[in-house]
Amino acid sequence: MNYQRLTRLCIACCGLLLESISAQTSSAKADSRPNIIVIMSDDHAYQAISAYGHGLNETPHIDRLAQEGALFTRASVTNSICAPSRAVMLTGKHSFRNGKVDNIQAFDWDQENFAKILQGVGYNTALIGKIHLNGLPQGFDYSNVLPGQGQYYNPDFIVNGETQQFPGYVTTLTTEFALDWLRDGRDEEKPFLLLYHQKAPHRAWLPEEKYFDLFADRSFELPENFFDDYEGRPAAANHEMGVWRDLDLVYDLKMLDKAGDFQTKYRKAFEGQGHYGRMDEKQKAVWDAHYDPIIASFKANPPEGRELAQWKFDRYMQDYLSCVQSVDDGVGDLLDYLDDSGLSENTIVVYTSDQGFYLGEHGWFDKRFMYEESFRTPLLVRYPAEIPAGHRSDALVQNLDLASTFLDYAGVEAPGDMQGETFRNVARGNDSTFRDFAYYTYYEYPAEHRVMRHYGVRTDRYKLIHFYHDQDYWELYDLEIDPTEMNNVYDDPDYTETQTALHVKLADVRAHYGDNDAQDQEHLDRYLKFRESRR
Ligand code: SGN
Ligand code: CA
Repeated sequence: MNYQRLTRLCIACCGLLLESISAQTSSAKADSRPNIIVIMSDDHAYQAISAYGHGLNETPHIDRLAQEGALFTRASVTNSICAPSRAVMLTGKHSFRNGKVDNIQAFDWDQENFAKILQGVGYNTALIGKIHLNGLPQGFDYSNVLPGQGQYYNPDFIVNGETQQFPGYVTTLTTEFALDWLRDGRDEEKPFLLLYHQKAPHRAWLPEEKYFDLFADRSFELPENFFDDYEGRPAAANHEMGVWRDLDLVYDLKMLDKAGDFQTKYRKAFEGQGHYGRMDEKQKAVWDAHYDPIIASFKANPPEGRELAQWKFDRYMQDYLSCVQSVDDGVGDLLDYLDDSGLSENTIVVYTSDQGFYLGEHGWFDKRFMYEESFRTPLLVRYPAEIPAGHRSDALVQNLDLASTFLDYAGVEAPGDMQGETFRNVARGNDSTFRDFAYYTYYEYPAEHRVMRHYGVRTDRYKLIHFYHDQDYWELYDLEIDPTEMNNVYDDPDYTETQTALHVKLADVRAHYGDNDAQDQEHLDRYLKFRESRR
């Protein structure tokens, strides 16, 4: 071999070596980007997570995230209803910007979302479970989602666009699908984004067989404002979500008596394909073996008055909390998988809900209002590389901020028109660096549960809310002395200055995000027209 050839060979070898080193570095670089898992449940009240300290139930697996990461005590949503909340999370934009203002109108998947951006920078992405947004999800290499609200027993899933029915219980199936994708479905060369979204514990709260007995003998203390008279709060008084007045004996409280004595408004709906009617004979037999004795005892000794209210509350809580238990099991299985596969260190795990929920506070179930229990939502984040174990933050973070935060963790700059802020620094322990307000809008009215249209601002201490449309009410709460929002001090002379300051704040915040009365009117007109066209 002459010298020249040898030199060329050497150069070629060096080139190959360099290439392989650089490939290794870039794959090492790609590998070092964190994986992201967003566990979202549906209607999961923070009161029903033991890490939040309300003593209702035990959720050891969700609690692990608080022990090993951060728990946010004042996280909130910008619009407390399912599909809009998910649209806000994906787009990082308020409802009036992403267009999905209520559960009824269509979502535009063509707009930007953080999953699309992560997919574009080399993340392997999957969406599994409930999303409640019409159309084929965009931004995901794999999607396996429930149609609409989904069903508890033997549910349909839309697997990459094709509908299939699966035998079993929805929470367990969703977890299995998520684990299947993690084990066998994903591209192990890439960092991943997994949205693992449970349907439970959404109404009508059909528990998994194995938890029928867990709370069966429990009676629950009524929240102190369970018999709220809504004085000074006409919008609250207008509600249709009372535990003792509006829960349906058959549909919600499961008193499907075989004699047919209880012919309630929603009995047929419960007997139908969405609920009981979907179970197979074996599942029905196990179900009946649990509920028939409860029905018999209710008939033998029908409670009345306050005793009936307590009985309804207990029935509600027993089923709701049983549904939560299966969700917690799924979190446990997922965390075990991360441990066993060595992924725990480099995976950000978020637990949240699409909104909070009333567990009897103000006498209610459901959500929608800007009052604390449904404005707030659980938020726990574990990322051992950055977040100190056991950290608690009372920063005013919102679901609006999730998209920017995820992009920040992945090392991608958020597009300028995303309206949220990254809370990565807050999660590290620097609360003081964050926004000092949270903005809220709600649009679905007239509709089920009769919660009027409203918007408002929350600051560290106060909350100002404007109910509008066919009524016009203002409310002001001093959360420091009235954390359960029973006393509307809007017209209280002691709060004149506070009221003025909050009006200024609200006007600033609306201008900051690009919201205004004309836009509210447009949404209302479109909504009423849409309802009219469906009549
Ligand atoms: C259903 C429920 C309501 C609930 C909405 C919205 N009724 O319509 O109680 O408020 O969903 O919930 S049900 O009889 O169908 O259960 S959301 O979480 O999807 O926004
Ligand atoms: Ca929900």
